[in-house]
Amino acid sequence: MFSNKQCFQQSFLKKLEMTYGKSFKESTIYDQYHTLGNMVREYISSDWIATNEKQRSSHTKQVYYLSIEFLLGKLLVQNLLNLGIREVVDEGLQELGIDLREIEEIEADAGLGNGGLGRLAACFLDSLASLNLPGHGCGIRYKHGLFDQKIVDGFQVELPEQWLRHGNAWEVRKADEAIEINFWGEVETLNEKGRLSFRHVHTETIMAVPYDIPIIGYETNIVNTLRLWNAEPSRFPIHKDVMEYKRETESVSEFLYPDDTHEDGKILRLKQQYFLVSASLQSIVASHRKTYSTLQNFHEKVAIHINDTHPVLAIPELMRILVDEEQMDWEEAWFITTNTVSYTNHTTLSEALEKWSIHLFKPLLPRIYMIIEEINERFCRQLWNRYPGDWRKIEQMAIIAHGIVKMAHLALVGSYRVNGVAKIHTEILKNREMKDFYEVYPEKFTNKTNGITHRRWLLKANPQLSRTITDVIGASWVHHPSELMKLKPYAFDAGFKEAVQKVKQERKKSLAQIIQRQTGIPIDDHSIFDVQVKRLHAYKRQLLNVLHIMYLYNRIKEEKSFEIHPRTFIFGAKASPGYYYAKKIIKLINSLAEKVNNDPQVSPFLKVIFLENYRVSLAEYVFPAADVSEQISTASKEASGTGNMKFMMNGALIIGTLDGANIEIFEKVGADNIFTFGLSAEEVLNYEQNGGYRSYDYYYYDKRIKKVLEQLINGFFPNSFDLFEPIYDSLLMQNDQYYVLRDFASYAGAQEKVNEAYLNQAGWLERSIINIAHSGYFSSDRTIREYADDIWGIHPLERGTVV
Ligand code: 26Q
Repeated sequence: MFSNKQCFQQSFLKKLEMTYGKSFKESTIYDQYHTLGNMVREYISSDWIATNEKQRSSHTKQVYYLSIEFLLGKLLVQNLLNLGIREVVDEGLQELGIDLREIEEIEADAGLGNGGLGRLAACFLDSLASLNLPGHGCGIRYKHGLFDQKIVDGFQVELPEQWLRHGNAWEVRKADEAIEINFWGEVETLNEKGRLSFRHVHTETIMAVPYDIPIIGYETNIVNTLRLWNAEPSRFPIHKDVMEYKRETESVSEFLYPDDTHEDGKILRLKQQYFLVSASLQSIVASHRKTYSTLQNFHEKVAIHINDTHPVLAIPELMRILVDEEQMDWEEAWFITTNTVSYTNHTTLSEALEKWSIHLFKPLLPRIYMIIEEINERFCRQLWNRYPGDWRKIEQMAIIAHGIVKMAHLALVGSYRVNGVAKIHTEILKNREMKDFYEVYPEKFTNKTNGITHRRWLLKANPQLSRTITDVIGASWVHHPSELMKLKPYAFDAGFKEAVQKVKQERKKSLAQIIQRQTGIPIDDHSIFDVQVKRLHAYKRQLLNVLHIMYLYNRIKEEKSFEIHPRTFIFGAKASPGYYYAKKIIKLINSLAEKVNNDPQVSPFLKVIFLENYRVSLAEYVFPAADVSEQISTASKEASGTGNMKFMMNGALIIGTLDGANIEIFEKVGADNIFTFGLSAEEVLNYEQNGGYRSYDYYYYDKRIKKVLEQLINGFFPNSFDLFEPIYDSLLMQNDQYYVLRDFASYAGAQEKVNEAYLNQAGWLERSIINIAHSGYFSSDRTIREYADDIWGIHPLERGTVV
């Protein structure tokens, strides 16, 4: 059906008519999109079945990646690319007068995630399948993904996202594999021939219905599965209002929580977590039982990975299944569980550590709570033997203490591996945040530096650069991204540099068009594109960027001899709807944009752009167009960062702190090819231990800082009244928790170096190419191989015959 253009056109037209009962002429772009999607699904269906068959019959170990978020973005074009049929389809459609790009345009982003953690899960799925590894995702089929962001009057307004409005071409509903999930009720204890057994009764039951999405590897016939669970009514209860029951059940998979840090203890969130975990484990166990008819070898055939603590109830849920349903004794069940589950930590920010009050937890999940209590008791006893009499230590390490369940502690005790997401992050976990646990379980801790899939972030997002690369080193880098290192000598090749520059120019032009369409602001595409795109959070310090732009503004106004290469500062960021301070920063960026862009003296040199509704599909236009990548978090706070890798892969240079994966990028590319500044993590952590620093001194002694801070509150921004006073206060009255003023001078210095470096285009391109060359290491293929070898113990499947 995709073997050549004609064949594709024929199948396409026939399928369109058969499905919609319309002629091609009458069809809408949505009809065309769905037709194409269905064709691809049909095309891969035999491979999908064969992959499942092969995994079952060969008795290979499988990994299930449990995540409350999968931030996939659009799927159509990536699938075509991975199947090697993009060109046939593109050309075939063109002859019919259809533009594939327009079809891609109307496909909705699968935006089932907030940011880094969710996008990482999506990159991992792509790498698993592309490396022929037996690995599947388990998540929730949220009806509404992360909210759509509108900027009204400079303020963020949130609207419900509606990705399913026109249907989803990729999912397959499997109603006959639905699973019951039990909440509330009580636990009955029975004594059966001396063995205590437990029955969870009077429960409220929700049905979890799986929707499977094929995960298509690159140029392989392995098709893995992402299974998303949908919450639906099960048996309608007699004593309850039927409509209310329906609403209540469906609400479980209705919304993605739009918060990427604050733990806010809402019962619905806990319900979602148990819903995901219980459905996934019941279905994994059932499929294991079908193949092996025993659960005693479960840990040898199944690895379960939990993406942060959100799915940590996998641990007590597996215990429940083994002990209550399989009648295993506790010790054996615990052995199996603690050899099955592994855990990734994504943050050291204390406000992000999940904690649940017993009052909330126990009534909703009474049996699971009992099991956690038992795990806790046994763990505390073990601690007592190791640290006799050290009550303080035991109290601090306990899973349940002072009426609170600590999810990270449960994860640490119940899994066989714990990993951080960049070297420095893992070191901070071992030596600080989780020091006590590292002392007890040193063998559990390991580092797995994050990665990104080069298939989406280079091959798909930047076909122009991909072609340019292939022209000089051949195409095998797509299968072996470490071969991008072959580009290194070309950093000094005038022809290649020129080609790279041309691509960058073209991509800047096309982003400039998008910006102009969205904002009406004309962009000089020869200006430096300086980009900060990521969630809005105080620790990521968009504010440092803003204060520096204000300072540049002041210099242009005040210093006659000041010269600067024109620069376009581009921001993209969503703020959690309840995060007051983050929303203030969004308003501040927009006020600054207004001020800068409309000042005739300044705007030829500076522009400030706030990109509305930053998301995966927009990111695919942003990274290829960037010259400068802002990675300026307070050192020690950004666990890894993955945007840094996407920028680097597209030839942007980092201005950044020595934080997260920036450090490893620095180690690879060398000091000449990255602009670093600011306090080290060590210095920040030392300050923190001594109660912070005196931000007032930096205000008082640095005239530049004094001036910009006063501009926050003195009417510099028209109609701002006292809008930005809380920001001013956070820096001066609350002692600047994120060291913005402390790092200002150093940042401004690094920015001057960026300006200077850009003036020498040959030198800049050299640096840019060296960054691209080293980016292969940051492919998620490398990351996933490390997980497969060191944590999961899984091996590639043999590829079958090609269909
Ligand atoms: C928790 C409780 C209640 C509601 C929401 C949440 C929640 C949701 C999402 C907490 C955290 C997240 C997401 C965190 C995240 O994206 N962390 C980022 O993970 C990336 C991948 O490892 C890293 O690169 C980033 O450094 C890290 O910030």
